[in-house]
Amino acid sequence: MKIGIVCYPTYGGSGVVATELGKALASKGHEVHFIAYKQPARLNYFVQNIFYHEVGIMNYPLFEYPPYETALASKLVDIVKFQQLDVVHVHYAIPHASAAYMAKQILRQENIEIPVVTTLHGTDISLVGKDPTFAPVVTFSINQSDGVTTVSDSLKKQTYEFFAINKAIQVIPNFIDLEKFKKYNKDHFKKVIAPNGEKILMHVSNFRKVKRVEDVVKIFYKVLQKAPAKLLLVGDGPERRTAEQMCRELGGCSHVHFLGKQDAIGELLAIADLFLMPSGSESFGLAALEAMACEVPVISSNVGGIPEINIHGETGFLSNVGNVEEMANHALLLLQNDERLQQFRANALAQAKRFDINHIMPLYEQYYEQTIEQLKYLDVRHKI
Ligand code: GMT
Repeated sequence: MKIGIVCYPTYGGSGVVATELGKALASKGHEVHFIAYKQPARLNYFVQNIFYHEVGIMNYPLFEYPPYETALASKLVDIVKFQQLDVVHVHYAIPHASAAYMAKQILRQENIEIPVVTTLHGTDISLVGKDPTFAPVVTFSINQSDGVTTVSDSLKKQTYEFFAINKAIQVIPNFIDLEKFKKYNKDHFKKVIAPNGEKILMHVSNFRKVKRVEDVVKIFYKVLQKAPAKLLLVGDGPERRTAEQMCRELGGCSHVHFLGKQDAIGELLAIADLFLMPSGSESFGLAALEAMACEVPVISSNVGGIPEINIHGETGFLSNVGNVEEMANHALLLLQNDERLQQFRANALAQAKRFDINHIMPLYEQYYEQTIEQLKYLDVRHKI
């Protein structure tokens, strides 16, 4: 198949999923065309059947808000037509689904029917999408997509709850490449961070409010009162300053390391004993799955899709959002009992294997084929 993938090119979860999916599809022989405003972060090497098309925007003094959606729709028209794509798969509804709808209508005028699959990732539904600023367009463009997928059951339920959707939604969970995310031996690095055998807690995110990084710091300091520990904070974003300030006020800054944005997450997870994800909203929690693949149990909140991956009492523990006391106690249950920690580590890996990219990627292939076939059938019926 010739597949167009539209995504955010940054480190956000939806862009990571889109890029890894595209790479996996290409390795199975499909021709994949990425369409974005910048080269996707994880698309950092040359592959014969992967192409990248940049959406450029013409600057004009009148454009206080550059019309990206229009530029994307125009780019899509061009790529679908000249690369003869079979399907366009957009990740994150805003503004990708409505741009694809616009492109579809333009192409229809030229007798080209392009199936559009929209994958909803999380905040495009739970936070930004349901805001009245966007809601009517999000509802319309989901209903106009030929196929719609969500990354968890929970997100599917939320989509039906928040919007008037008249389409069947297919759940295709996020996935993990177990070749890349596995437990590496990084004992030398562990000794640098935790020279006296302290336990290492880790958090990875884009430090947005929804990630509740303040709770991460609070949990850590509660743990530190009872057990020697270190905290690794990976990533960057608006809440980093607040977290840094909290550490200074609470003292013991030497126990907390802010590592900023990092590429080699798997190598950092290799030295972690626990992963913290106290998010206020999370459609799936890809970062938790990455931790589990590296044999790191997860202490998390119980919102959204997190319970679909983190199994309470098996691969980690779940608590209500904001219950930092309980989260710290859960962490200590594992940090103070090595045998239990080892068991949870093994369980985490076993659970991550259920989301192996080799099982999940074919679900997208089948879904594309099914969507293409359905559209052909509808087109024939329309012409009769
Ligand atoms: O919150 C992020 O990290 C970015 C955001 C996105 O859409 O780019 O992530 C969402 O999609 C990820 C990939 O499907 C999920 O793993 C995250 O749980 C989800 N984030 C939220 O729902 C807050």
